[in-house]
Amino acid sequence: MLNTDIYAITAEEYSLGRSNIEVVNELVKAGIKIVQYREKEKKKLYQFEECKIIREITRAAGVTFIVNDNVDLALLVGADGVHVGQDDLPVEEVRRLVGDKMMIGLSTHSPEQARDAVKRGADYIGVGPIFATKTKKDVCDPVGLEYLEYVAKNTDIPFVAIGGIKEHNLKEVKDRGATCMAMVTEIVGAQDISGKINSIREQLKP
Ligand code: TZP
Ligand code: MG
Repeated sequence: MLNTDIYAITAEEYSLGRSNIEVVNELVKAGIKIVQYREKEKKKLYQFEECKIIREITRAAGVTFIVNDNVDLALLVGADGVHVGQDDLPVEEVRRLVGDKMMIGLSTHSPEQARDAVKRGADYIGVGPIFATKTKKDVCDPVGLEYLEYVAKNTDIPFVAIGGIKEHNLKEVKDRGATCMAMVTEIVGAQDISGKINSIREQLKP
């Protein structure tokens, strides 16, 4: 599930004029194995249309597809998972809607939230923001690398580090125990997405 190095997340406003679909096609071509559709501004109907297309692209490529926030969209397009935040629908209620086959990711920002996520049945957790980021509008203060290290040492479910992760600070994140890292602007905002992914992968090599 999160047994991959890069968890890519869409953000059309930072994609240098490319559409989410164009970006996802490039991600898949570059060998990305998990893609999250995250789109806060667009109308629901437009999001639905995009998710349908992204589901087709990812299914054909054997790529895991996660929808952010919207359980209805995830269900309608047959996504592999849905990712929710602390202020979204509770994990237990999302589980009642999606059943056991769809995975549920939950964003967490503290050891207490990580423990709670496990109790509530999340399949994986987001850990962050590790560093300051402007990509997320309602973002909390960075939780820093200490919280990441806590999760790496104390949490039994998969986790993905997120927030302000760039090629230049990847190593610090890896050194604190992250094996899967979510990046938004570093990837979708790259002129050469494929080149950026290759270069990140070089840095992540043991
Ligand atoms: N959740 C926590 S930080 C963040 C999200 C969605 C945004 C991360 O974006 P970037 O551009 O990788 O800093
Ligand atoms: Mg959310």
